[in-house]
Amino acid sequence: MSEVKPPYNFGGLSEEFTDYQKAQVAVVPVPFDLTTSWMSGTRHGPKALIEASGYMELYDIETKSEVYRKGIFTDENVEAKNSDELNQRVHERVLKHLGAKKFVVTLGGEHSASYGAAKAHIEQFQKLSILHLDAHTDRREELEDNKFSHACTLRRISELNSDIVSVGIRSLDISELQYLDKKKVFYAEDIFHSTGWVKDLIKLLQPNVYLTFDLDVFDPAIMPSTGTPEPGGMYWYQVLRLLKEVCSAHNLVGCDVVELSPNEQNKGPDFLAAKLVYKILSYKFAS
Ligand SMILES: [Mn+2]
Repeated sequence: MSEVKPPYNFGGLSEEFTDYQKAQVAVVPVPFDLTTSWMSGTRHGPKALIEASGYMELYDIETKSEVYRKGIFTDENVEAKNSDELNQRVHERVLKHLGAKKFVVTLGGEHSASYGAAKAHIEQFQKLSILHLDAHTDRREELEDNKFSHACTLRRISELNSDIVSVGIRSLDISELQYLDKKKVFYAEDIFHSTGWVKDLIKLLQPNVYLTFDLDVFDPAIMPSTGTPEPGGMYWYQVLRLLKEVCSAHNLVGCDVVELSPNEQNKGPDFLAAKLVYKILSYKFAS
């Protein structure tokens, strides 16, 4: 089930818009969920998201744009048997697309899929902040003897670039507190009651921004298809407003969207995840 084969491509686009040479966007599916803690199934995330994306309307009302016309190439899956392979192969693949001047969207898979992608962007871009949307801090030193577990991803990324701004956090282990820069954490409870937080966040970010988006930042009411759903999450328009502001104030250089754990009985969340990717691209390229 993890195989994504033609004619599946992001957006269900015709060949004219998926040609690699012409495409400005490269989508990299990473169906990996070896270290997931509770409900596994994120290995099916990229395929479900890409399938759902074939049912989207491709005109974006808000930005009055058809971003698919910039060209969206969907790559083969990155396959890996363990965390080391995963990190190396994702890094390699993303670097290749960055070298070809593509805007790269990495699709998880569990959050550890983000490490190699973030690393590639950190190497390629100066003055870069990592914008991290997630219910969890993912700052553990290790989990189950694995330093590259999904629960450690942002801790490992912080060792490459400590300028991480985390948004939507509402669950953490006490051991992670020491690794958090309080000024750069926007807890879900605080932003729920605040109106000025987006402006505060924009000011914190460097000119270049890499976005790592764990879908469990959304409230489980609209995004139940994650491995570890947490109550009190963010909603659709709240997230879109943030992403729009970030894309207009800063240069979004790449992103990953991870932790979709699809449910055969409810495909709504798959569609939400697909549309989220399309909205990110619309904000990126419409500005
Ligand atoms: Mn999470």
